[in-house]
Amino acid sequence: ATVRIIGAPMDYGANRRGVDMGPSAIRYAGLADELERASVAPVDDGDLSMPRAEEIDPDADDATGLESTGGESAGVENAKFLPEIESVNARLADRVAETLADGEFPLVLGGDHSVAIGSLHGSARDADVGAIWFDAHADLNTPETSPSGNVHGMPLGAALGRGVFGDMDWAHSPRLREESVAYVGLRSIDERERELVRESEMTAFTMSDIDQRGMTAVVEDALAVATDGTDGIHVSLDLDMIDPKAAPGVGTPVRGGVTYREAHAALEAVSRRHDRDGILRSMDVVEVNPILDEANETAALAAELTASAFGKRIL
Ligand code: DIR
Ligand code: MN
Ligand code: MN
Ligand code: MN
Repeated sequence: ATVRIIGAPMDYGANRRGVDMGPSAIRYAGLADELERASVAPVDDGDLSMPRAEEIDPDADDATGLESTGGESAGVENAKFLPEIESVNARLADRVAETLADGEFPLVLGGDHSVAIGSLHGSARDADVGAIWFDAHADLNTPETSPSGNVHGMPLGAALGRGVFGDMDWAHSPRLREESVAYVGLRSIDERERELVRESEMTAFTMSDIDQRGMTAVVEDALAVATDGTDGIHVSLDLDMIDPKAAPGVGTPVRGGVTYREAHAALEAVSRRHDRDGILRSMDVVEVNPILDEANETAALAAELTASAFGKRIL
């Protein structure tokens, strides 16, 4: 299979600068070689072009985080950089849909997790997709519920058609159904989000499920959820699913995450199922932040895990 690498160097949706360098860091860590070892042929599309945050908002260079362009209001103004995120995601969705139409596999490198709005929308344009959301966080906020205003905490809210995203309401993807979404690795959820997850039809495997049942069993169940009645699945890998000891280079680290080996087991389970049933349709790898990383090890892990998803084996 041809895997088309699409860089989305966007940090407008994150709380910390630096995640825009994620695509370069993951490539530099050897993504193409890792994929070749998994016997796939990578083709690199380069990065979508987009202005740096400082060109949009002169105050955005604050090292502690991106400044809100709006106030503390509870509507779309609460979501920082929403128009810019919309324009990048509209182009990303087209690119992902074109890649699939060409019979290739879109691999989107973030960037912060708000790029998943574009990759999911593109993936679901001509098919019914399920999703596995590997993340410490639920990413189910909307501009109305978000305590931070950071859109990287909202991609599932947008893709499930929740809330009001202003001009990005196009991104509401009617084909992503709650019943076809499974979380793996959850451990940090906002108070309001917790109710939303519990009331939803989504399946949530928390760290505690992984402790009790083991990663392989959990991911096999998540795959059953995401493939049931769908044409294929989108895998969204937020590197903060992994414990900060193994993946320090992320903007919102949360202790108590999955180990290095559990992370591989998770993506190897995806790959085994794909070998059997050809279920994998699209993937994004997000939230790698080289500024916060230690000698690019989180980017290297991102490259390795992607190769595991595409079938790289120890023997
Ligand atoms: C938090 C953090 N729930 C928010 N979300 C993160 O800002 O909405 N997602 N970090 O990856
Ligand atoms: Mn996330
Ligand atoms: Mn996260
Ligand atoms: Mn809506």
